[in-house]
Amino acid sequence: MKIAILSDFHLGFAEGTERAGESFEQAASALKLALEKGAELILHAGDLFDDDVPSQETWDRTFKLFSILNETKSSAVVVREKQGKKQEFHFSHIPVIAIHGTHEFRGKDLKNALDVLESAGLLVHLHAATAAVGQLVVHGLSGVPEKKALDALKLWNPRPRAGKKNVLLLHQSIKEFLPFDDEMIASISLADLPVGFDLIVDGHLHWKSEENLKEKKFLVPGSTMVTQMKRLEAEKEKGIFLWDTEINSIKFLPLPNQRKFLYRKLEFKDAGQEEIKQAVEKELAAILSQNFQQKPLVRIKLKGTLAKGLQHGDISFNELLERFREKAIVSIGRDFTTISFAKKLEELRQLQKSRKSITAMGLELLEKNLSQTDFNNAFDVREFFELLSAGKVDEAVKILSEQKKD
Ligand SMILES: [Mn+2]
Repeated sequence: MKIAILSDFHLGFAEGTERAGESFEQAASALKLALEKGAELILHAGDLFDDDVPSQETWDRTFKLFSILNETKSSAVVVREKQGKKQEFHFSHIPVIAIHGTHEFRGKDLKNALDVLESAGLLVHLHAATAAVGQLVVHGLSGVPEKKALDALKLWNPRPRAGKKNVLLLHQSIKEFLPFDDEMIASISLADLPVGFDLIVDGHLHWKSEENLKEKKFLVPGSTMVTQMKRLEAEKEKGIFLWDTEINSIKFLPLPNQRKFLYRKLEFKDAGQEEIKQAVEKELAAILSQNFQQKPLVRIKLKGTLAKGLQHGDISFNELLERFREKAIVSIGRDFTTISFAKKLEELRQLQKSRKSITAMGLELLEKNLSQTDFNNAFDVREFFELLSAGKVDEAVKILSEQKKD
């Protein structure tokens, strides 16, 4: 069986900007590539959507995207098993099995975007469940908060099924894959991953990787588009993996027409405004002296120290960026060690960097503030927050009052 392994489409990313269509174009080219290479099944490792509640525009484009699959014919039956209960799914096109990621995550009793796609007959969604197709068994654990990930994995305790091909799908950070300066938390390391699976696939990390460990083969498909502007994303190509289970070969296939992403780090010592602006301008001019098929993404990270009295907020690049706007999509990261601006700003910048929606930011702040109280997970924070953000204050208050009675 030929299986295409894809991840992190982030459909709807940068809606309302000049990159609005990119997530759909990249996802379409990934799906087309999979079909062209004869894939009979598609596995998706999470973050299919960028937002937990996609806009109508995103839904519309998503259904159009999935119609690409109608070019294939299939009579595949997928049998999902969760907590001893079995359910059959009949596909007329190539089947898709997916887990949800951190971006689709919603409260326990709420439907997430993948549940909606499942109801539309377009995929089978797994969370701590398995799906069998012919001789293949897919074990899927959707994205869970990093702090609880290792416990969740141990509690679920997936076991490969004897006499079958077994693949494990996850959507988590893995300790070994985080650069030392990254503040994302990870509770799972490669050693924690269970043995006996033919393949372990992890979404969430946006740069592709392939690790051949003793008793484990670990694969990160990466995202189909650049969303995080991290250095590693600039170094690795975007694409899909194709696994041929008959001959046990796994190949990485790059996507055609990728937007170039260039990452540069500039270091300064006690620098003034003009020095910094000139250095940035010089770098941009050098990069853009080459020809690109598509406007490239350029991330310039500024490091080092500023002249006395100068704060990084004082430096405006607006005029400079305006001049290069036609040629590139430029973003500038200020990582000066100025100290005095203190923690708050850094925290906000981290939130902004992770490109979370306002809802996700709000939820994160609420969770953080609650963790500093003695509330001790007395209720489902996500559900509570969803109710509040939907204006259902009475229901939210009910959750609180119910807790009080206990
Ligand atoms: Mn992602």
